[in-house]
Amino acid sequence: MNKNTILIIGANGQLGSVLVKELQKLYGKENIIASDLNFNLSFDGVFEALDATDFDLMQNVVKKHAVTQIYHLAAILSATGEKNPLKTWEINMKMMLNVFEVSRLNKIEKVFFPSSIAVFGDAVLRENTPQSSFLNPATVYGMSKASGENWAQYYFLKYNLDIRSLRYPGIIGHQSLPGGGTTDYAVEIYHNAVKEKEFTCFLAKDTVLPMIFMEDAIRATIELMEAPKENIKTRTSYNIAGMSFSPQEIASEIKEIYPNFKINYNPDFRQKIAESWPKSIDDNQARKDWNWKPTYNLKTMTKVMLEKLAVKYGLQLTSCD
Ligand code: AKB
Repeated sequence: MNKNTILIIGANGQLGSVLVKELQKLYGKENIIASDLNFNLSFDGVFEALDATDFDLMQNVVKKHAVTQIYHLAAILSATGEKNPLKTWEINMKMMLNVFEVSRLNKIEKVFFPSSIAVFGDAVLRENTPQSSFLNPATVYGMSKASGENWAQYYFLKYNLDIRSLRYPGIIGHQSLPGGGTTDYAVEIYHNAVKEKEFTCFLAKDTVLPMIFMEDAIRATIELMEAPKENIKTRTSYNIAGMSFSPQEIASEIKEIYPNFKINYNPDFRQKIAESWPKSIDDNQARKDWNWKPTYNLKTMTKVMLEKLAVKYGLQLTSCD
């Protein structure tokens, strides 16, 4: 078997920080090269400071470590992106094209490019949004992801570069915090709940969005990347689903364990973004092509989130059975 040396770009982020640890377990610490703008003092492993908008720097890191796979997880997300659309476009596109071009030039064996439910807009069925829907995203982040999907397919068709991609829903995990997304409320709410603090939600109570638990998101990523090449029939990006819920539904699940938990609602500009996205996702193509299947629902995820966060904060969990 060929030796795998895997570069993760955006290793300090919500998904990156968890994925790096999983890949270290699978491939060995010395074979995972974590990279981000700055070194995180608590990180244990091989690290390279890398600004992914710098083509030469990326190329040097890839050559220095004889990298064979790249996971590109760095991006400006939906809510932050709307504050400076042109800068978001420039940075997201530059990083993504650098990854694809460096991968082509260095004959990288496999590339992972994350897409998002943000690629969908008001042209789609919002319930069980089909894989092959027309993409008319309403945010610049969604536009950069939809365009990235087409570039991924282009590099595959033109250069046979093996790029694989998932359209992530909102990712919820206890290990790390998200930053700048519209689905971030669904992580913050658990932190407030265990600290027994009231939570003000920036979305309206009945705003249903697709979400996925971190464990499922990591497993989906690794299963997609490990699948035989001939099974990957979709070269833009695969829909994946975990669960769908609204702020009032997650709050009532939390109240099962923290009966005194209080939530109030103060929708801001993120409400409009959320309303442009699907409520639920049809992921049958991923199930069929590489046997994808989520394992967590709102109830089972809530139990784990509250247990783990209570331990993290050294707090007592009220009741959890
Ligand atoms: C965001 O809210 O921007 C992200 C996403 C759904 O891609 N979590």
